[in-house]
Amino acid sequence: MKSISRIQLVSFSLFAIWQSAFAQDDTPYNIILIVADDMGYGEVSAFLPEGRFETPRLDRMAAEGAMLTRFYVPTPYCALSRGTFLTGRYPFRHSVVGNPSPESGQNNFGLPRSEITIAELLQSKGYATAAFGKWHLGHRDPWLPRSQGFDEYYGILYSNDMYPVQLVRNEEVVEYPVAQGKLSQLYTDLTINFIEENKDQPFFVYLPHAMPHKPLAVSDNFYTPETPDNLYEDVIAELDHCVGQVLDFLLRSELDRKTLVVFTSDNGPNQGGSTGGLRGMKGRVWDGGMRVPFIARLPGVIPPGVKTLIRLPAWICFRRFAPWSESMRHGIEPSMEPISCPCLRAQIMLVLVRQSLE
Ligand SMILES: [Ca+2]
Repeated sequence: MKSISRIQLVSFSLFAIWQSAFAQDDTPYNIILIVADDMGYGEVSAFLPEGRFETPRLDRMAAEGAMLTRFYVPTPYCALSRGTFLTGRYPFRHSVVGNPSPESGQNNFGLPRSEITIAELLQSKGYATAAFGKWHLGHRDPWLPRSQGFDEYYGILYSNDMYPVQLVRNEEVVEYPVAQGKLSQLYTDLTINFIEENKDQPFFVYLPHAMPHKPLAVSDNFYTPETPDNLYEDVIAELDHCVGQVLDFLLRSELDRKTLVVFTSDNGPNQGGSTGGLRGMKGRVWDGGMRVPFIARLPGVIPPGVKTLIRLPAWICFRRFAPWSESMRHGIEPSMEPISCPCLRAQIMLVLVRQSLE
């Protein structure tokens, strides 16, 4: 564990918990952060009802919580945005300003150990922590997930089109080659198993899916051979189903009101996806590359049906606040309408919290 010498409020405005003010008892909220890969703004039907994708579970999640319709990632690239999700810092500050890639010889950089991730903060508070999915913040020692606050890791350490595509458990390769059609369900099963094993203590699961990054792959349960030209829609349908499985498990486990679940994407879509009509795509700094779906759900804390047009960059959502102001501490009144930006932080955001780390 890295030593943290000064008081810091937590990272993630979005994630942490306002334990003292809002927890119904002394138990901290659990946190699950689900990140799709290259999922565009128009690929969640709550954000684009007239679009070609149907995501009933994500739509329901949005209806039961909050959806940010102008949520911006810091860059239209994978690794850079992921570094911001985990640290709350601009890419040029957390220093991951390119995509690590073994096939391109981009091997010798990653998220520095000196960076403090949300996982480290929560781990230091007694959370069980795990990452299941795409890492992409360095695939060699010393940049591997367990050096950044995760007790467990299982997944592909970079994009699913970078060779060799290998499944790694903690630091060991456990499968090669990888049948990618099973990944969405595999990561979901790992998440549910982890929750089951750790339900009696606070937990944080980072679930960065491989899909819908190319090459697209889907399980047999969601492949529709009668319409072979809509593999992208099949992939999104499976992702949606998998999010629903996690939410259903939380409900069955009576963890529903104790667990903040966030769903978003790391950048806009590649070819074949949907920006919802926004200009640009992945790799472009227009809205189509940087404005992504964002849904947060925590029954009892985030009022249902919150929808905002407030422009909210990821580095604000996930940044460290120091110090957390008293006004923010009291800003979560559901009656506060119209939604102002500070209120938005309070209502939607979730979280967050204040954690003093000595
Ligand atoms: Ca991506």
